[in-house]
Amino acid sequence: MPDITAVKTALADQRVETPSWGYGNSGTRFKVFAQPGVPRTPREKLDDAAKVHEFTGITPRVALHIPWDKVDDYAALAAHAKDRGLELGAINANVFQEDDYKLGSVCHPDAAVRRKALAHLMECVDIMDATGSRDLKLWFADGTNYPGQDDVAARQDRLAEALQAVYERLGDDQRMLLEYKLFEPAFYTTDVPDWGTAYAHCLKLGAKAQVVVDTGHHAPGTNIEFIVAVLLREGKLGGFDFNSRFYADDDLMVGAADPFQLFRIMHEVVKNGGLDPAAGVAFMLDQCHNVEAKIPAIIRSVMNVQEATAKALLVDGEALAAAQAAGDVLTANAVLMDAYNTDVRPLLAEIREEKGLHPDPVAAYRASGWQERIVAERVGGEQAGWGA
Ligand code: AFD
Ligand code: MN
Repeated sequence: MPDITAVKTALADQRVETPSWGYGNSGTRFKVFAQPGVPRTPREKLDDAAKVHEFTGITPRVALHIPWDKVDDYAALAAHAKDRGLELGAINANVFQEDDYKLGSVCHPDAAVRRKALAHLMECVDIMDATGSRDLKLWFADGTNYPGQDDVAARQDRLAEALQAVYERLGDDQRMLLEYKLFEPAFYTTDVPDWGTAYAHCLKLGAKAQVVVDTGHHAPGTNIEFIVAVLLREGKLGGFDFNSRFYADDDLMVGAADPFQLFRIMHEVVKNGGLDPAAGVAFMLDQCHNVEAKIPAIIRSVMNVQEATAKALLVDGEALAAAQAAGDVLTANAVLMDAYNTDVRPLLAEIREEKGLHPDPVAAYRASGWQERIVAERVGGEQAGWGA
């Protein structure tokens, strides 16, 4: 049986990175529903992120999105974060929201557009130098909508050229995390559609290039935990963009649609050494809460990750390996299901109380009055969002 002290230590040490854009307004291509109290500035986003960390105790790092979080003085922004017990995390590039990028960015047929996109990626690395961020997150909306629209292989060549240039720009302690997505906004081909394409490019680039698994970016029914196990084994799992989906890239609270899948993913993470900080796996949220209050939704997401991780840590690894070796299918499955069916909320509540935290972070947030305060104070100005 797992050593409960080691399990509690691993859970106490776990860290989840929250997305700055998760605190701003969001929606679908049909409508962005504004919410009262939403931040107007990157600093206010950090103020909200500090509340998530205050009540969860495990979210000290905040991912930024450029240009949504562009500021004149990143050192000052980092100081604002530090004053709130936070640090700036991954820098997310954005080469998908300008008119020039209609036919793609780094894969665009026009070299001038490719140069513009590459310049943005290089600017993001400059920002990493200023913020001290380790990771550059690269998601490309690049793709095509019709057969014949562009040359699929030529677009891969253009992509490889840009990735190589960025790779050479990275500092020794910096990484580029290449994120794949099956479709959307392109509907016929996406230039980085799946883990194989991302892995192939990262393998050619070198150790500082790793793959990001966004849990909303696969075809229905994809076995994501298989991908996670293979990428971990290859040393190419740079991190996760956690969210949840019923049909597409729904960006719902992680674990909401399929907590069993999240557990199976975290079981592969735990079993293959991915939870060890030395493995360098970035556990990031990438979610947009369109119809629910944003800060408690992020808190709930963090709790869902914790619960899946706790269950994964409670898997009796020895009994599982023995049953697997013996080909004892039912026992092996039962060992895994025993862990999944364990109610780990009391254990997590105990860990929080031992840290001096309220056992229920959502309840603690609701009692804090922060939501009422930001609704009252954040009047006027232009609310943050991503303008979809
Ligand atoms: C969108 C993309 C992708 C990316 C995120 C942040 O689908 O998940 O990681 O924006 O840029 O959700
Ligand atoms: Mn993502």
